Amino acid sequence: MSIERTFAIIKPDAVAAGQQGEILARIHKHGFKIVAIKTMSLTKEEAGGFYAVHKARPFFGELTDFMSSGKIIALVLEAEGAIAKWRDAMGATDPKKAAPGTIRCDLGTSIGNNCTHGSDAAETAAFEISYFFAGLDLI
Ligand code: 3AN
Repeated sequence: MSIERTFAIIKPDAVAAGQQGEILARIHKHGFKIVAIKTMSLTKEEAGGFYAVHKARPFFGELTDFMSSGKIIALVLEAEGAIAKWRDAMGATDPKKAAPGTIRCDLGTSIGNNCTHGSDAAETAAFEISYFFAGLDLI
């Protein structure tokens, strides 16, 4: 396996609940290097651009409302096999189905309010990183 970068978000539910410290501690414990990090807010339109692949899904409106409802923390994480490693650390999309000890199992409250995001493939990671960060942020 090679060193990869993935894109992560600490979502509005987790930031509002003050769970950012807990999630950052888990990122550290899992051995990721934080390449870039910023706190920000998204408009509904900006959230829609990020989740454009889900545009036709019935939950798209709910998803973009939620993702623009409060502050988020956007991160670029680096590790060996970072994409799969971060998906494993988060657990399944639905917190009720996520394995014990995963971030979504422990901190997520519903399939929509699932506290973290992670890229699902190398191409997605490249798009998502470039959606949030400029080249100079990533050196
Ligand atoms: P993941 O984030 O685990 O890759 P996706 O790509 O299937 O999951 O879905 C993107 C995001 O859309 C999820 N993180 C979740 O917040 C939201 N989502 C997925 N399914 C639903 C649903 N049935 N109802 C509401 N929100 C959903």
